[in-house]
Parts: sequence; structure tokens; C-alpha cells
Amino acid sequence: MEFDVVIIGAGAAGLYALYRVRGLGLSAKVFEKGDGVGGTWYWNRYPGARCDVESWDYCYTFSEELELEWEWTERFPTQPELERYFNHVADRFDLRRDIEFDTRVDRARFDDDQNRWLISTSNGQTVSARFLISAAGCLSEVNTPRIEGAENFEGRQIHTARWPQGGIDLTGLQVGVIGTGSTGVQAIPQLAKQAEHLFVFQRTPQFGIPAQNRPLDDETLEELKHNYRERWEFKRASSTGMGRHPAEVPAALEVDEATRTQAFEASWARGGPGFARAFSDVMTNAQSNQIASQFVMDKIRGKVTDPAVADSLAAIDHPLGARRVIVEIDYFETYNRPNVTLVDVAADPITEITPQGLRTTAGSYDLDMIVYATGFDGMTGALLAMDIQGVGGLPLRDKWADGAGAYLGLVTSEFPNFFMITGPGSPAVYSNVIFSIEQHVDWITDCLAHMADHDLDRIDADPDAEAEWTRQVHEIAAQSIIGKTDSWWTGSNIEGKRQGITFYLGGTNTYREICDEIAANGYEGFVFSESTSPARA
Ligand code: N01
Repeated sequence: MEFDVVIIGAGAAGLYALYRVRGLGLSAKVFEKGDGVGGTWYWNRYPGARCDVESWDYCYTFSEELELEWEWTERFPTQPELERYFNHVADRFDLRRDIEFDTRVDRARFDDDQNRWLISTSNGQTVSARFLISAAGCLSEVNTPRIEGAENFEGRQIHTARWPQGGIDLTGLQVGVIGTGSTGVQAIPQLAKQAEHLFVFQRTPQFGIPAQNRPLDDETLEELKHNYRERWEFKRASSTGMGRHPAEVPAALEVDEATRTQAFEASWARGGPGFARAFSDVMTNAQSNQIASQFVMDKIRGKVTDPAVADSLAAIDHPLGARRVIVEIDYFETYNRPNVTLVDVAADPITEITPQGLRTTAGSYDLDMIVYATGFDGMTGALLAMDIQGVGGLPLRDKWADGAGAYLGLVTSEFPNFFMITGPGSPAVYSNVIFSIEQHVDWITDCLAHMADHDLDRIDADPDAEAEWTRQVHEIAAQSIIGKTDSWWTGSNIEGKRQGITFYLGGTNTYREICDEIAANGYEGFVFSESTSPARA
């Protein structure tokens, strides 16, 4: 089978890419390893899963009708609501007929003579396409740490991103959770309500800001619909793709203590991921950050009745925002329940999993089930899980052995006609990702239209342009406190992975301007060649 475009994944990126590619009159096929659409929101169905970007921002903007007809029910949408949304989009735009479900892309090889990609899938097909677009996601390759003895455990072991449709009945079970990142923090309060006893194995305490979630009433929905174009302008102007009015705030060090506390209290009461924006310098000045960090740690302590547990949860050793800040609902209060035990595995590390449970250097825990809330191989995991080979059979794994890089995060040299949506080098995970996805898809499909108009058959990144862009990505990251501690952001959660921030921290607004300018200047830094191939559609 031959297509103009093959798209990997039917999450937010794959669905929109299919919609736009079709709009160019190109033939397309999407391969999706799950049996439904939604990507992250298809796979992550653990109890408590919800988005920590507000519903009115975490949605497509490409269709006015879609925006006006869809009604969000809460400030922060749950996984079931998001899954419904992506199913609605797939049906509304008649996307399913070009999606093949239960089909994983295992291998993609560029045929230099034909200028085509040969794509092999888990169900034994090989298809060819002029263009290959990865919409495989930044957080889709799960990370399950290898713990000695895990294979001998007699109970059930499950990663949060593989929670089954229909759920799991935890009644009467002794459950252990490893991991207290965004996922663990969302899952733990819900698991605690269901399990007989919940043991939380925490290695690194984390900052948690209350979501202050709420249902959306008719008046709010009406206002959201009324203002959606204005919000879109704000998203484009903002550095993270969020549609908030950018408030002018002073630096924390410019005001007195009482004013500071008042502003932090107000930000806390608003809730959500924007807590640090109470002042302009929390993310840039170590002293301001320390004051904000102390405020959050005191709040955490205030929520937990047992002082020793409160200490374990609040003894945070990294600056606020150096790891992705967590948005929580009833997380810290959950430790006041008699059926929840916090186990500090930084002090007493996990040594092994036994047939009956889990052992640390301090004791043993009998468990019926172990939940791995241990995250993902971020940014590059899903790309490198496939065997992607560029010019001359060069494996992407080899090309990126010393660190991942792509020109604008879109194209990596020696892999012609291969586009990555939210690839390494783009703002990706440090932005309202669905808005970044739209920007990437629009840019890519405009580029495909440009190639068709100019009878161009092949696009590649100039290696020098790519190296210079990657240098800038690293340079900007080096100036930020983001990533100044180990986490999946730096790749340190994956054994043997090259460490460092691979996403662009210069702001989504600046990034968009750069991408647009490069396109307007004839796609500077990209190398095109004219149609020579007999296979050209
Ligand atoms: O994964 P994580 P996540 N022994 O890597 C621990 C997005 N997201 O799935 O910190 C013991 O952050 C690890 O400990 P440590 C969001 O971008 C969004 O929670 O390495 N512990 C850590 O506590 C987020 O940032 C939403 O010491 C081990 C945890 O596992 C990203 O996904 C919701 C261990 C992993 O935390 C990833 O979040 C959920 C071991 N051997 C997720 N190995 C939204 O709301 C790992 N850990 C949109």
C-alpha cells in the first residue's frame, strides 16, 4: 500500500495531523497501537487521572464550531472527559476511516532511491509513504524500573499508564504505590479510598499546588464561549501557550513580607499550575524561589497531622519549578487516613520485590498489588522504541546516541521527509502541549503545501542549522532553574540515557515567531530537492 503520508499515533497530534493532511488532498494512514483515539488520554486511565491544564486551554482551537459546541464540565478535565472529547473530534471530522487501530509501527526505513519511507507494523504489514510524521507523543513510552525479584511477585503489578478499561477492584487489597510524581499524586487519594491499606513508597518529596478544581457553571461556559477568540490571541502571545491575561506582577524581593505573603495566599487560593507567577522572579531568582518554596512547604506541613509524615512530605530539596510542579487534589490530606502509610525509600531504599510484597532496608511490606506510578521515558522514548532508519540505514538511535536534537524540533538531518510533532528541540512538554501540537501540525502541513507548489520532493535539515539550533536549546536551558535537579525532564530517570533538557525554553511565542520567520524566508536551514523520483505521487 502506498500513501502520501503515514502518521504514527492517534492522540491529539495524530488526529489533527490527519485532519490537516487530508485538507491538502493527500492520502494518509494513521497507525495507532491502542484500540481507540486519545493517546495519553486513552492510555492513562488510572483512578484520578486528569489534566492539570485548564479545560478551556487544553483543547483544539482549529475549529470554531468545535470550540463552541463542546461543553467542558470542570476546570481541570478528567481522563474520561478528555477521552470523550477526542472521540468526538474523531467522529465529527470523520477521521476513523484512515486510522488503523491495534497496530504499532515497529520500523521505518528511508529508501533513498525512491525518496519514500517503508513502514513496517506489528501486524506484519509494510506500507510506503512519501512523508512520515511522528505523533507518537512525549510521554508515551512507559518507564517501569527493574527491581530485583519483581518477576517472582505473586500479586498483580501494573503501571499507571496501562490501567485496564473497566478499572480494577481494589476492595480488601493491600496495595503498594511506587512513585509520587504527577501521576502518583493524582492516583494516591483515589487508590486510598478503595484499598484496604495503601503503602506509598516515596523517594523524592515534591511540591504540590492545590488544583482548586470546580465544576463549570452555565455562566462560566457562556463567558468562555464568548471570549474564545480573545483567549486564542493570549495563547499565541503567552510564553507557554496558556490563554490567561498576563498580569503585571512585581518581583518578590521588591515588596515587603506582608505583601508577599498576601500575594502567595491569593495565588494559592486560585490554585493550579500558575502558582509561581505570583511574582515575576520566582523562576529566575534563587532567593525569591526559596521564599516561594518555603511558603509551599509550610502549607504542606499544615495539611498533615502526623509531624513525622509531614516532615517526609515537605522536606523538599530542589527549587520550586526545577521539576514539573504538581497540581493536586486532596493529596497531602490523604496521609491523615488510617489506611495510608508513607514509606520513605530515600532513607531506606527498596531492596527487592519478594513473592509476598516489597522489602526495603528497614522492613518488609505484604502486598496484593504493586502500582508503578514511575513515569515515562520522556521526549525521545517513543521515537527510539521504533527502529527508525534514515539515509544509508542510519538508525535514529545511533544519530542521537550523544543526545537528541532536531532543527526546530521538527526535522533531524539525514532523516528526510520525516517530521516530528513536539520533537526534541521544540517547546513540547514545557507548554500547553495541545496548542504546541497545533502550531507544529500547521507548520508541517504548510511546508508540505509549499513543497507541492514548488515541485519539491524531499526536505531535510541542514546539519549546521540543526547543530546551531540544538546549541541554542542547551544554552537557554543552562540559564534556567528548570531541570537543575534530576527528573524525567533531564532524562535521569532512564538508565543510560544522555542527560540534559531537550526542549526549547525560550517561550512558545518566540518559538512560533522563529518557525514562521524561517518559513517566510524560504525555509532557511532546510534543504530541499526537486522531484526526480518516479514514485512521486
Ligand atoms: O512520572 P515522574 P509521572 N524507586 O517521572 C518514582 C505528565 N503528567 O508519571 O523522583 C522508587 O514525574 C520517582 O521518584 P524520583 C507530567 O508532565 C501529567 O508522575 O525519581 N521510586 C517519581 O516519584 C509529569 O511530569 C499529568 O526519586 C521510583 C515517580 O516514580 C509527567 O507526566 C498527570 C523509582 C515518577 O514520577 C510524568 O509524571 C500525570 C524507583 N526505582 C502525569 N523509579 C497531568 O495532570 C521511579 N520512581 C496533565
